[in-house]
Amino acid sequence: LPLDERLKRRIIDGERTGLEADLDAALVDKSALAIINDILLDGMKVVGELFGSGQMQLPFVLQSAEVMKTSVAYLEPHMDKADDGGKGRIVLATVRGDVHDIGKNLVDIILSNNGYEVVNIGIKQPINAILDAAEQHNADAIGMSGLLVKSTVIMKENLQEMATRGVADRWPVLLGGAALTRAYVEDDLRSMFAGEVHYARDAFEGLSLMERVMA
Ligand code: B1M
Repeated sequence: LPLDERLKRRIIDGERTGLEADLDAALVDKSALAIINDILLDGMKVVGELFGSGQMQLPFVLQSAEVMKTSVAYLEPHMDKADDGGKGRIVLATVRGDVHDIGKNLVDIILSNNGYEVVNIGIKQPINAILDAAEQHNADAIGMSGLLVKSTVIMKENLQEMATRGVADRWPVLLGGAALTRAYVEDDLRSMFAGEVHYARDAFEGLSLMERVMA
């Protein structure tokens, strides 16, 4: 198989033997970000389709996720880094009940590499923990990620909780994750939330939103 195809296959098959050598070879003529976006995420997409249609079982999805994470960790030092973390601070979490963190961690990398300080508090985070962290770290924004359909409901509840506590306009909120749609965030959630809430389709939109929020 050609190198690109082989790398994509490694994600789908969860095969990590020889992974680093293939990533090194890909780095010769591609940037680390291009490898992630154009090759590895394509593989994760196939994994999602196979899993969704019942052709792949959960333990294999987990293996694919591990290879994806190993690859991102290997590629991260090869990314361009803006040298200061002084452009603003965001608390980032995957919402309550949701363990998916590959997307959230990509958002962390992209923001961190572009001059933002990211306080990444991990997965399955209840709103209390998110707000405590935002308070404690004096954050400029809150980012919530979630991939399950249920997580879109949790996000809505989280915004309601912010309103109840009177902190709706204290932090702009960025939302992302595969189960969300732009319409759900920009129509439904925005109409019920007194503060600022934005939808990010991917990590790069997350970055441009952060630039906007901090402007
Ligand atoms: Co699960 N899973 N999973 N899973 N998983 C999905 C989400 C699913 C769509 C698969 C499917 O059925 N086709 C489905 C959800 C269905 C639904 O809700 N209706 C599903 C399911 C059902 C489950 C379990 C319930 C399975 C089970 O136990 N029976 C279980 C849930 C456990 C739980 O959360 N309580 C489960 C578990 C797992 C694994 C642990 C095996 C593993 C996760 C490992 C990990 O993350 N550490 C896993 C995986 C890998 C997936 C799929 C295949 C891939 C997700 C992924 O990493 N994509 C996924 C299929 C899919 O998404 N279509 C699936 C790559 C990643 C880069 O994309 O996170 O979307 P994503 O991030 C993108 C953007 O969304 C955006 O930027 C990123 C790209 O730049 N983004 C943000 C994300 N967050 C953002 C935040 C921002 C800005 C942008 O600002 C704050």
